Amino acid sequence: MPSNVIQWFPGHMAKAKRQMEENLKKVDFIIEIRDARMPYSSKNPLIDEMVHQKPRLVILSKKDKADPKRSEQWIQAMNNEQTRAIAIDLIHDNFRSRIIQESLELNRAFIEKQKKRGIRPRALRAMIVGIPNVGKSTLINSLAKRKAAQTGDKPGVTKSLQWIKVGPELEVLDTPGVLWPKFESQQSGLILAALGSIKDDVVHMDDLALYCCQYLMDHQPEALLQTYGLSKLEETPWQTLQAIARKRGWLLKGDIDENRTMRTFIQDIRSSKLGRITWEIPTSEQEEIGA
Ligand SMILES: Nc1nc2c(ncn2[C@@H]2O[C@H](COP(=O)(O)OP(=O)(O)OP(=O)(O)O)[C@@H](O)[C@H]2O)c(=O)[nH]1
Ligand SMILES: [Mg+2]
Repeated sequence: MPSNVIQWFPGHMAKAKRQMEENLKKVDFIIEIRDARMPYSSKNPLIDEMVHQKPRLVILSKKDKADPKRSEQWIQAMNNEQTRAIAIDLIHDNFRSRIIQESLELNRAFIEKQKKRGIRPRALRAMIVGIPNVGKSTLINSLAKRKAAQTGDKPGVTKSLQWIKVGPELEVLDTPGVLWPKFESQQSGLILAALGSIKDDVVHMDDLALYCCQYLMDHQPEALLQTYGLSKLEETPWQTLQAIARKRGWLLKGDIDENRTMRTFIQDIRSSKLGRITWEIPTSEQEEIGA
């Protein structure tokens, strides 16, 4: 990954982190959204450090675009005492009661403690966090049943925090915490870029196309064969892409149009033309850092 990619966010970083730390003090738990197609790379590397011991509900968004089997594996890998993970299609699913139920479950100890002390349990408070483009605003607006996110958020003006009542049991902050994704490995950078979470101008389309083609050849060859009507895979990703280009007629004066091939292949991936694909598999190392 070229180092300039890492510098995509620096202006916001310190401020975003400070603001988030302030807001975190006011909540009982956090709702962390990650992209179900890349649960590892769409995680913020500082989140564990900032959240400390707070319970966490991880929402794997864009479930409709991810491989259901892999989503299930990720959920299993992430679930533990402090963390519950669920996969949601934020556009089509009806998830309000599910989120309330999971939140109550996750905060059961806290609720029990209040009851024992004779305090009537108040609504749980959560903050929604996630890297750009994972669906934070979609979730907040849907929970609020109105356009709540991104209102009245003028820089430099101190305003009291707005809470959105999801139900008598749950309130969420109307401003999401936006943080940068995991850029730590070259692989994460490629996946984030291929799925459109890093601007195209800092990466090379052919790096993305070759990486994605290799991944599919290794893990989901049938997606390539079926989508492009190939009878077999070639030996290398570039040869496979050339075969796809010939099938599709991505040619220039009778030769393979390389630019068009790389670009169109990545567009096909972004628009889910190759089906529901998850670009990361939980490994023991990722499980550890993943939750
Ligand atoms: N297919 C699908 N699309 C989704 C889902 N959730 C969000 N989107 C789309 O993803 C895009 C980004 O969603 P937003 O809610 O704006 O994401 P955000 O996290 O608020 O993004 P920033 O404000 O840029 O940080 C929008 O085009 C949404 O319609 C989902 O579960 N499935
Ligand atoms: Mg938003």
